[in-house]
Amino acid sequence: MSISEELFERACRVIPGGVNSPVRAFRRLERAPFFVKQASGAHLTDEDDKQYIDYVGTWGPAILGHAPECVISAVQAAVPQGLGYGIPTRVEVDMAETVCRWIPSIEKVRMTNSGTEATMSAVRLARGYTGRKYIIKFAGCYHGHVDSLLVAAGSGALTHCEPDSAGVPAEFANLTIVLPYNDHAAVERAFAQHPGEIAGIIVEPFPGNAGFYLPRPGYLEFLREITARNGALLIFDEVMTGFRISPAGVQGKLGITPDLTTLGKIIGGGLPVGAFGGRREIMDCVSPLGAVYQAGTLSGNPVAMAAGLAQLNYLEQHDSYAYLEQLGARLEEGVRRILRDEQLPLTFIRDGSMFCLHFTTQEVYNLDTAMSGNFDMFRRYFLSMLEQGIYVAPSPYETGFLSTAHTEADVDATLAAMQRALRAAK
Ligand code: KE4
Repeated sequence: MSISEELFERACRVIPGGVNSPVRAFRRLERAPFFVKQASGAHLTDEDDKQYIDYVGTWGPAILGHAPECVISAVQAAVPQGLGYGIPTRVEVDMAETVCRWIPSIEKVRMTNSGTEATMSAVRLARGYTGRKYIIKFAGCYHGHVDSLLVAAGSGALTHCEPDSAGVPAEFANLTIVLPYNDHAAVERAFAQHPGEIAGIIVEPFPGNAGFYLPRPGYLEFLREITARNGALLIFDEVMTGFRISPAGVQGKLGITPDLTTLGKIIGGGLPVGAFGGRREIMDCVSPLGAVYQAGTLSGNPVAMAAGLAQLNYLEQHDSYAYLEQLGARLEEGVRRILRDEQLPLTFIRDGSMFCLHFTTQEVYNLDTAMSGNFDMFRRYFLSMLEQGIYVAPSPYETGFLSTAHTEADVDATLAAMQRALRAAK
């Protein structure tokens, strides 16, 4: 038995499913997860000293790779000052000013400890600001494990066939209107059926929790127009895409201005941080200024702020996004060549450093088409890649991430492994 398997046996005795987040469990993959001992750059080492090139990157935060020197130094400098106070600090102001500078739609921002807290707070704020009760979300989009948003949710909820979680009373779920992504008419009908009652739309602008796929041209602009026309707020959940698709996320790439934005992952440099922000008139409704209560003992923790700020500053001071695009293009060109050579017309989607190989030949543009993939083929592919030392997301309903620590040699080795894995998976 490997050390990872021994650790997993122990874990399963004292932690539900042996993991602190379901997506880590390798359920339906017919093997135990590996336990990581150390990570550096684009590489992981497990407890049995097996090494992997990592394309999960802590599910998004590790845009500079694992343990980047700039983040480690910032944390080492912050720790001797203390680990947290529950009292305002300079670094929280520096972080808030940086976020507002990077993302022009954000005039004020509040830190949280996770993406879930950020989306939960943004939804509460939308309801408090508008005085309305309904929220629209899209099937397959995942916004964390907020009760009202665990309806037709993606990511781990989808992987484990629990898109509508137990424990969420129908009374909660009934205030969430779930629509298909990329479908204008469905949104028009929802607003027609609930005139003056919809507080807002929360959307992953580039969905990454049913695998990665993209909005059809004009779709996000349509959501912007119809929410404005109906007095509802547009909330871009950029927990995954923020600071990744561009310095100002999808909104910066496409030039769309949401009313609220939720952030996470990259903003914490690997430590627990989330955030929500937006127009001043909306954010000023948040306690202690306004009537929408929101709080957090560890929110704005100075060590986590130092880590996130170091990561953002590094990204800003280096041409990171150009490198990520160059590497992503190399990966994409290689994947498309392999799919041609292997006569496997599978669907591959990429934008910048986010990508996904869908195990379907259909165009993927919403949950239903994402679900048309062949899970068994994915499982054989995943296990072969892992055996070859390549760690891709352990679910077809997740997104792959490149980092600035990945090299062309890493990508080329990955492509060679992928060709073998796809042959094995056929
Ligand atoms: P957290 O509460 O897990 O920090 O963030 C929730 C969240 C919100 N919004 C989006 C768009 C997200 O992708 C997430 C979390 N993403 C998943 C991975 N697809 C987290 C992995 C996990 O659940 O362990």
